[in-house]
Amino acid sequence: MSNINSLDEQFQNIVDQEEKIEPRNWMPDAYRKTLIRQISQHAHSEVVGMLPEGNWLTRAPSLRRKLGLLAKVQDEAGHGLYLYSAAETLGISRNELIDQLLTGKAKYSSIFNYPTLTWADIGAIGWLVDGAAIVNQVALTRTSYGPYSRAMVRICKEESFHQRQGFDILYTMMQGTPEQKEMVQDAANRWWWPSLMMFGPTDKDSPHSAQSMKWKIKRQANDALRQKFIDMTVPQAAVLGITLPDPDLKWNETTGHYDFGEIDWEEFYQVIAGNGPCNQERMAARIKAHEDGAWVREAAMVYAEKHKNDDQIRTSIA
Ligand code: FAQ
Repeated sequence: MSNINSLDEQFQNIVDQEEKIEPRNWMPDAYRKTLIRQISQHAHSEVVGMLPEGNWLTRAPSLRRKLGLLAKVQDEAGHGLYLYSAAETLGISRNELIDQLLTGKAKYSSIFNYPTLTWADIGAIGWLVDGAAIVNQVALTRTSYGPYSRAMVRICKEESFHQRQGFDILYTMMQGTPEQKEMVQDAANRWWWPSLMMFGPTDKDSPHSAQSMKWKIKRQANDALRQKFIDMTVPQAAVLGITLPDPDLKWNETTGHYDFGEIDWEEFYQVIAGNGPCNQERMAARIKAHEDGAWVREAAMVYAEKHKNDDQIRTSIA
C-alpha cells in the first residue's frame, strides 16, 4: 500500500514540476482512464465535426469559399487522426475507440448536434465554434500528458486559420444585402448559446474538473475558459455589426469581464444524452461511413500481413 502511495506521490511531484508525462512513464490508472476519455472524445468531436460543414461543400458560394471550406474540413480529419494516435499511446486500440463512439459509449462535443441551415452557419461555426475550440485548446497545449500537449500545439495553429475564415465569411456577408445580413444575425442567434455550452457544465457541476486540474490535464476550469471566450468574442460581434442573443450581456467595470445570462443547462444535458436536433443523423452518418470503409481496412490489413517481412517496404517507409 505504501509503495502505491509513493508512486502516486512521485507522479504528482513530476506533474507539479511542470514536467510532461510520457507514454513510458508510470501513471495512475485513473489518470490514464481520464486521458483516454478526454482525448478520444476530443478526437470523435473532430471527426463528427466534419459533418455539419461537409454538408455545405457542394453549396459553397464560390470556388474560393469551396477551397477554404474543403481545406478546413480536411484539417478536422487530420486533428482527429493526431488525437486518436495520442490516445493509442495510452494502450487502447483505434478499433476500441471507434467502437466506443459507434455504440454510444463515448461522447463527442454537444455542438455538432446542431444543423447547418444556411451558408452563414458555416461562417458562424468558424467564428464561434472554432473560436471556442481555440480558447479551450490553447490551455491544453500545457496539459501534463506529452503526446496530447504536442498535438494541441499544431491543432491550435490550424484552428486559428479556421476562426479567421469563419469571421471573414460573416464579415463579407455583412457588407451584402439585407437578406445576407439577416442570415448572419440568425446564424449568430442559433450558435451563440450552444458555443458557450462547449466548455462543459459550470465548475460546481463538473465531476471531473477538480481531479483533472490537480493532474494538470485541464489547465483552466470550464467557467474561466467560457468567460475568456465571451470577453474575446463580444467586441468581435460589434465589429461585425450584429447583436448577440443575450439581453443580460454587459460589461462589468468591477470585474473587468462581461456579465452574461443563464445558460439553458437542460438543453445541454438533453443534447449530450443523445436528444439534440441532429444526434441520430450524426451517428447514422458515422456508422455508414464506418461500414462503407470496411473494405479499405480489410485491404490494408491483408496488404500489411503480406508485406510484414518485406524489408524493402519497411526501409522505403522509414
Ligand atoms: N459536449 O466534468 P466535465 C472541435 C461531458 S472542439 C459533450 O466538465 P471534463 C474543433 C463530459 O465529457 C470540440 N459532452 O468533463 C472543431 C463529461 O461526461 P463523461 C471538442 C460534454 O472532461 C471545430 C460530463 O459532461 N473539444 O472539435 C461537453 O473534465 C469545428 C461532465 O463534464 C474537446 O473535446 C460538451 N460540450 O471537461 C471541429 C476539448 N462538456 O465523459 C470541427 C477537450 C462536458 O463523464 C469543426 N476536452 N461534457 O461521460 C475538454 O477540454 C473537456 O473534456 C471538456 C469537459 C471541457 C469538454
